[in-house]
Amino acid sequence: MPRMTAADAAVAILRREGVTNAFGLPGAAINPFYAAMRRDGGITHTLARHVEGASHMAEGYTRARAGNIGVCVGTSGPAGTDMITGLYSASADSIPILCITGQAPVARLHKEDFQAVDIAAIAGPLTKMAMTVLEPAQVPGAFQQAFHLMRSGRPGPVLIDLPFDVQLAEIDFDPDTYQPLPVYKPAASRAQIVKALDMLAEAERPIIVAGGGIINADAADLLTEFAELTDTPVVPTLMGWGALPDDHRLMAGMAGLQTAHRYGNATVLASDFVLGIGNRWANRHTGGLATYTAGRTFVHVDIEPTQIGRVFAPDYGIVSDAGAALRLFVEVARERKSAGRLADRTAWIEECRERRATMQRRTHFDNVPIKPQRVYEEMNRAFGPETRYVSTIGLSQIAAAQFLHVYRPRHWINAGQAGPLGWTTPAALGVCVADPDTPVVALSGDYDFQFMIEELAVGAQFNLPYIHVLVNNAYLGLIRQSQRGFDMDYCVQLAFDNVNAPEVGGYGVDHVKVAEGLGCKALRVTEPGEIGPALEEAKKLMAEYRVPVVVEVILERVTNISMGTELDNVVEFEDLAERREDAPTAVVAMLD
Ligand SMILES: Cc1ncc(C[n+]2csc(CCOP(=O)(O)OP(=O)(O)O)c2C)c(N)n1
Ligand SMILES: [Mg+2]
Repeated sequence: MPRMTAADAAVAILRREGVTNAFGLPGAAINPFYAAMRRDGGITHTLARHVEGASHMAEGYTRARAGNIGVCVGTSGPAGTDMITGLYSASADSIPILCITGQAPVARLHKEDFQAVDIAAIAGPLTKMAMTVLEPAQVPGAFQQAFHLMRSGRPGPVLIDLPFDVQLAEIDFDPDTYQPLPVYKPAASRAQIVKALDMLAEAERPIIVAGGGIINADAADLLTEFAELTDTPVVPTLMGWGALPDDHRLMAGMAGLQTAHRYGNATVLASDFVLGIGNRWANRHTGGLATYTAGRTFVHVDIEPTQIGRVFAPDYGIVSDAGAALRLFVEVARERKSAGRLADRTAWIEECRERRATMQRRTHFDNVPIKPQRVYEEMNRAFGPETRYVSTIGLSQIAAAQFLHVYRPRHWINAGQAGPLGWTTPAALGVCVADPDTPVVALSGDYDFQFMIEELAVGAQFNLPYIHVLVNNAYLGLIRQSQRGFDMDYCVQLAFDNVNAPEVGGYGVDHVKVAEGLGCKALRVTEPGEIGPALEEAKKLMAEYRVPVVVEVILERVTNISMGTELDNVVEFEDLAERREDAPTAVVAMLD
């Protein structure tokens, strides 16, 4: 039997489970694991500048490609606590990442050793398993179980904490005969799918709410096929956006309080039946449940049994992987179609489409300082359907969801539930590592950008080119807007006179200089007509220098973005589109 250190066995298992990349930074307590990675030589390591950054890189890496599992590595103590936000973000959005931490030697765990913290207890509620491995011979089993759990059922993160002496201890382990454990994914029965389809058939105005579970199951094609077979309009959730292309005739718009379209909300409110697949009825999607559910019948399909009924009781629940359910939905719908048993939905589809063509928000403004809406219009022109967008939180993210177009699954990569400021830059870098061939465009407000700005150096060092659109209003814009309810504008201003950069006109931080200082390229734009040319220039700079390129757009300081507390009371602050020229990049042209 081969003898090796437990750390060598851990790395051998990572390799056999398909891991090729890790994000992290070493410290004394995790050095044996780094030594094992070095001996193995098969794992490419990206050195983060902040351990939280490493955890978000891992999440971006997972989200970019079906089957990927991002790995983040840090030492004991503060490295683990820094990655807690990454574990929260990943678990909230059902994304598997494996977080590996070093730890004080076993015999010293209770002695308040230097940088010894009970990270497994801290990470417990945020992970599917959080374990300090106390016995070296348990290390292979811990890693095997980690991959099994991350891939089974509702996906999510795992933390494995390795005491220093456990990493170094020698164990018997045979990598050649190691094999991953089978993955458990519950699947709907035919009877369940038949019943759900019967309920759909009885409805007059049905919609599908398509959640991130469809993306996780890599089942976007099946969703599209099922929607087309049954002619059912689709409302993607923020996590499901891209499962159906934005220019598809059945795309009915997103619904919600913020990241939503006017026509999406109107269509949900006009519907009488909702088939939710791989979604979790997030409160930013539903708003008040009385409004959301009134007069509608609900079927909920989810991979996690305890998700059924968590937010409200559906009329019928099915526990299933989204892909397994959709395969059967397609099969049964095909049979009904050939038997001529599917309802004619022409009038309902036409009604949804008409809403899409009349209920647009205006994007075309020529104002200086620039209005945010114009930025997304220019982005729609500059970036094609192959673009992967990465964003986190703020007015910038909300407006992006209202105005950008997404055409493919995994092309809208967004920390939907946790929304941790600072996520965008490292997540975008993780996406670039996972798929260097697809153009990546990150979008941040100025505050999100400043949170983990140091990670830009990682992009410069490891040649991870992408475009970072930075919309600068010198405000914690979303919080400023929400403070209107308190009649205050308190502790939300980021503006100051920068003694080194009078040219930023009182907007405070000189992002261009900082980005350049970190080894990236950067451009600043103040007029709407300059945005398009700047995005084209950014593409050239990215290709030439192979580093992140920041395009900072100086916005007007105060713009309120559409939002509300109920699907039927979203407040509009700007003029609505009335003519085609008001929303020239809308996918469905405004009816004149
Ligand atoms: C770690 C963290 N702290 C606080 C918040 C609350 N928060 C959400 S958006 C926001 C302001 C974002 O400002 P900016 O990135 O400039 O975007 P803007 O809204 O101005 O477009 C804050 C403070 C958060 N999401 N994450
Ligand atoms: Mg801002």
